Amino acid sequence: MKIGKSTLALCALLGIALFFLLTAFMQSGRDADLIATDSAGMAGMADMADMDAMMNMMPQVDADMEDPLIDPMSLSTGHSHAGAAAESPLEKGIQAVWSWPEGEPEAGRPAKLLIKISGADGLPVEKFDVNMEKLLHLVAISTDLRDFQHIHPEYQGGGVFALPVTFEEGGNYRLFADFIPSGLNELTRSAKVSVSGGSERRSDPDGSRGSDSPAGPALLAQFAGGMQVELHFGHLMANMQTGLSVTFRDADTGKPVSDLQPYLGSIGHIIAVDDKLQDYLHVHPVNAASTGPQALFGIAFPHSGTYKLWGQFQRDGQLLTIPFVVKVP
Ligand SMILES: [Cu+2]
Repeated sequence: MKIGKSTLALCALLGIALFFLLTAFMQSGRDADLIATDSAGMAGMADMADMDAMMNMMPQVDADMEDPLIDPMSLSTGHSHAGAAAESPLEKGIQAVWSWPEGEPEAGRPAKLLIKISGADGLPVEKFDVNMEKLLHLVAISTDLRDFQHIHPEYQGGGVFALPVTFEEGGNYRLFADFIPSGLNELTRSAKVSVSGGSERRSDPDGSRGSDSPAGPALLAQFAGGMQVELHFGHLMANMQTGLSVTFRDADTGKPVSDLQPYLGSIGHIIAVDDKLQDYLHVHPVNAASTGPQALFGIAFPHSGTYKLWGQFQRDGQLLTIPFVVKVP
């Protein structure tokens, strides 16, 4: 069984290598045509380096996880949001003011949250682009990394988003809002909130909360929705783009699962935070239109250390929020 799989994986790898060799060969021909001063040899060497980088990024998965929608080249162009580092001056001026007009939240009770987005001039941002089917994504994570919610406020106009939030347990939470002011890039703004009251019994009627494993030892395989769900990374290193494959197998038969449904316009979503809740990443697969058995993401963890990831997928009309823990060297 093991020999069979690794042989298949080797064949797949050789196939990918051949594809890149051919692509590099064709590209070097084109470069030579386009840039008369560039020798074909130099272009060939550059492409070989690109190919090496790409091979390093590609996670190794079993051959039966192949997806024709996956273009490994798109990994290098994928991006992830790692905070304010890359924001323009205009984007840096965009602020979010968070308020609880009916009082601070208590465990187990819906509390009304308002988020007001304004520019550096203090005027409200009026227009937002639709981003993965919504104008604003709100993610709430408890500081012990056990509780996760990804919910969507309604836009009231005048830069104001509103929604009720129910925190199941008392304690400290961090809130992240993802949105795109029209004409600017996707931005993330964050706030802290303390929730009073004790612990409630956790319930997850609609699957939008993760299960309650805190960040601990690396945890790269989970069972959810009748599937075995596994993470596979390419070369994993802090501050470097790599590929992350999420593979889906039927938990009983081990067969590849290819009937996933789009959730918010994509086969999958990954939200990741470090254990101090300072780095926040929200990434989407390069094969967004796929239905399985694999979702391939490009991701760059800003620092070495422990990260908790929540993958969100949908199958049989049920939203699955699946937690993983990753140690980044
Ligand atoms: Cu998403």
